[in-house]
Amino acid sequence: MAKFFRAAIMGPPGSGKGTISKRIAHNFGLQYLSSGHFLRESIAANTEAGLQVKNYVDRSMLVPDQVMTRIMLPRLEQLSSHSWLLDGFPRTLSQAKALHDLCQLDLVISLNIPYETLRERLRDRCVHPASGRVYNLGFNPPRVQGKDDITGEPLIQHDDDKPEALMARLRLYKDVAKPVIDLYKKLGILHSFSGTETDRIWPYINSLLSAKMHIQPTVAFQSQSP
Ligand code: G5P
Ligand code: MG
Repeated sequence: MAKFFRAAIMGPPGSGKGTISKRIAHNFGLQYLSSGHFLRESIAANTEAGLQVKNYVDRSMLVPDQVMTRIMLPRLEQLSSHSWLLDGFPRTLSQAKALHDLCQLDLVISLNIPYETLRERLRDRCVHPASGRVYNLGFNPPRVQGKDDITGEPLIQHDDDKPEALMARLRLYKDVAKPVIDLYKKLGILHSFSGTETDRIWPYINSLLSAKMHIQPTVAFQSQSP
């Protein structure tokens, strides 16, 4: 039976999880699942789950574990014959245990990025809400200021990227991530990367995945667009 590759990427807000995940998905053909994207999608669609999570996401608080696992685990069950990469899930020990009961991860990437770098990045970040495409005024600006490259629709800044919300998100991240990181360290699947630039961290992650998946990436990563 084919062995499917299962990975997760962890890191504080703005650490580059989404940016790096898209490169991994593009180069290695992994199905990409972002918890933040699913949450924003359900909020935008006004679903029951969306109404339930809106208050938490707007206030940069963690969505309760039970709600989170109800959103994520069925999607993973549907992907039982795929290789995939999780971005932003699991985030708490309870989520990690629920995931472990369903399937075991092969590899976890943890990003360590200094606070000052995170603050600058998120101050300059804007997104296209309908697609989740992310821009940064310095790193990957849109072709026309304030407009999505593909649709031309307006870009917005998430409320939880504003400085006052960011500090709370970082504090929360540190507290809840530690036991999750310890768990994956104990399982021998944790790989940590530190730095201030995604483009410098990326070659190490690219090499690690090539070695772990026993393949060479088929396409060299060229562009940042999803
Ligand atoms: P999200 O959506 O998962 P966060 O808080 O984990 O949100 P975020 O903000 O999405 O993380 P990221 O994905 O780590 O950040 O980073 P990114 O978007 O790739 O990069 C950040 C910016 O920096 C971008 O503009 C990018 O272009 C730029 N950039 C990247 N690299 C560089 C570089 O080298 N240089 C420069 N200059 N720029 C760069 O979760 C949102 C909310 O959902 C809930 C929570 O409420 C959370 O607050 N939630 C959960 N709650 C409970 N459990 C879970 N599992 C949950 N998952 C989500
Ligand atoms: Mg993200």
